[in-house]
Amino acid sequence: MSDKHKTDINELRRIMEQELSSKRYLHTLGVSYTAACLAMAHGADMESAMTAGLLHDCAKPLKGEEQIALCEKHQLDISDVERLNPSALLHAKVGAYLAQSRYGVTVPDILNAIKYHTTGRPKMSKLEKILYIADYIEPGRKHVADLEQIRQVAYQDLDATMARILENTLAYLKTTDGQIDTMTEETYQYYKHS
Ligand code: DGI
Ligand code: FE
Ligand code: FE
Repeated sequence: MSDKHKTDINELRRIMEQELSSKRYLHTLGVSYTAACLAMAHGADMESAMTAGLLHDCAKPLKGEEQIALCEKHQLDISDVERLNPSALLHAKVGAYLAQSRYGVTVPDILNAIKYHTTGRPKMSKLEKILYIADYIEPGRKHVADLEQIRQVAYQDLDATMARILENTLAYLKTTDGQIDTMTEETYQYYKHS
């Protein structure tokens, strides 16, 4: 790791500690280190994984209306489902925007990993899958069905892990009144036979 990256990552960590609630900050640290471990296991760039992990929920402190206002101000498209569920869905898109505009991230793969960390998308890059999975399996995550098995398979097969997580997420969403984003469904269709 170059010294420049070390500085950037330590600085981002300190900024996130200030910006996020202590609970969200602990989750963020968990995601960052878990993404680093998955990058080690799967031969991805570790600094990118840590940066994506540290910034993935940077828009969460903003209220739904603030996220919508920010999107309108900066001409970011909002789908109907995102407008109805801004806190669950829009924070990913707004997070990618802030990662670039406020925190100076320029690497498109990191920005896309943040943008798609909630719904996923078909044909994800290795880094995109690593962030999506790290968000679900980090050590502080509250227990969900099959979590131990999903954690194990995450270090062996990223596509199979995507399929397991999406299956669980869709089953969970069907028990809530949260609307399913077509992107979540499309991502599941793409990975389900992995
Ligand atoms: O931000 P986090 O809580 O760490 O996690 P996240 O960004 O992965 O997801 C936030 C929530 O969004 C989580 O409860 C799952 C949910 N979610 C994922 N796909 C969809 C969704 N919610 C709705 N309404 N529709 C979806 O398609
Ligand atoms: Fe999130
Ligand atoms: Fe998260």
